[in-house]
Amino acid sequence: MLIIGEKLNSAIPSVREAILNKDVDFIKELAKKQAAGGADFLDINTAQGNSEIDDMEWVVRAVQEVVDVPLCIDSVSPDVIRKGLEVAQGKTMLNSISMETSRLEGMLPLIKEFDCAVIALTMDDNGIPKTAEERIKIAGQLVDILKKQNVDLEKVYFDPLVLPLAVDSNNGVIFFECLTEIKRLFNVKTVSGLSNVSHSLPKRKLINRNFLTICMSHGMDAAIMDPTDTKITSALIASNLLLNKDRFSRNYLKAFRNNSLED
Ligand code: THG
Repeated sequence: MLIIGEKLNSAIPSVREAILNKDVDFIKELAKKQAAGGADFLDINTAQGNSEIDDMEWVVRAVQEVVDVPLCIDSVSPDVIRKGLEVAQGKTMLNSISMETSRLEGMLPLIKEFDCAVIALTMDDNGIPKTAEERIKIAGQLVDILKKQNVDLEKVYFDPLVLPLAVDSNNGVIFFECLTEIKRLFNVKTVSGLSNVSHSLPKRKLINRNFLTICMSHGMDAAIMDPTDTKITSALIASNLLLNKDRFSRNYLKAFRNNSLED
């Protein structure tokens, strides 16, 4: 399971403040903490500041002064993504493309130009479909388009976009079906953010953590999550062990010796 650290996101009030005040130490600290927590990528989203494009460049440069973890450039704007990919060093990820007409047209050329990994959302101009069938159909359309563009599907992570349980109690199960079927039909990788599922419910971390482990048992390949939360990283390490993704219990025992496992 690839861990994409979620915390450098201007939707988090303290991060928005730090971006507005150009508090470079705060940003660097968050980058270092997530790297120490085992992040394979760091998601960067600056949509809530004063200038998304300038803020993206500023955060990317700040982060790269302290860590060499690859970056996942998160925006709906192709111009912001371009800026992020231009200043980011080494391996990168584009978050995200979808079947929305303007987003697809704006982002497709960037995949080729920067040879980055990509997150593909199963939504189109009508939004996120309610049913698994419709989301799986959009995934198929994206697979066809990416293949025609000669994009290496190994580098693409499909995000079936989980909707809140508070809206429909079946939304978790619908999402798990998407994970299974998208992998079975197209043999591609999958990814999800964890927090949408628990929207408007109490004790959200409890739900998010259990959601992650169920997603893992449905073969999910990556998660956008908080790598500084030792309860969720412990659940992830235990789940990898249970799913035979941890030969000789190596990672589990290493985490135990480092005192980073929580009961
Ligand atoms: N899919 C894709 N990209 C995404 C999302 C997705 N990008 C944005 C978002 N969803 C994932 N990122 C975040 C970032 C922060 C929080 C939630 C999702 C968040 N953080 C709080 C904090 O840090 O203060 C609370 C953390 C917690 O309680 O665990 O809420 O779905 N492709």
